[in-house]
Amino acid sequence: MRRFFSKIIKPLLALAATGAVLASQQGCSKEQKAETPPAAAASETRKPGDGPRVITLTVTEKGYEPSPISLKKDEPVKLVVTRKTEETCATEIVMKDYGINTPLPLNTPVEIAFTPNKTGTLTYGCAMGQMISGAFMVE
Ligand SMILES: [Cu+2]
Repeated sequence: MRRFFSKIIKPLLALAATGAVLASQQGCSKEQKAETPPAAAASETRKPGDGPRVITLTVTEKGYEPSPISLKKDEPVKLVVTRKTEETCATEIVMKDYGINTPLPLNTPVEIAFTPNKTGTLTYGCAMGQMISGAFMVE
């Protein structure tokens, strides 16, 4: 039953997520369908006392994905970053404001913990002046 459910629900979630993105781009979606939340929202259901919020990043030919990501000030975050390409110079993740400069071995998830302590745009990137970069929007 569970496997069946998963087979059905995954395409539905994908559809719902796509629909939500399209709708929000058109600015005409006042109401989200409560019964089928987009996949991304599932991980946002957090209670006090939960561990750090886990954010999965992937380094591809396009850079760090997804980006930007919204974070909350003072909410601990655990990044799990996996580099999946040799095609770019993004072989580490550097976030100067938090003293982060972490190598990313190919196809190896690397965990990086930090807590955003001020609001605004937080950028990170490769070591070369963040030529390839991504961003967190801290609220
Ligand atoms: Cu670079």
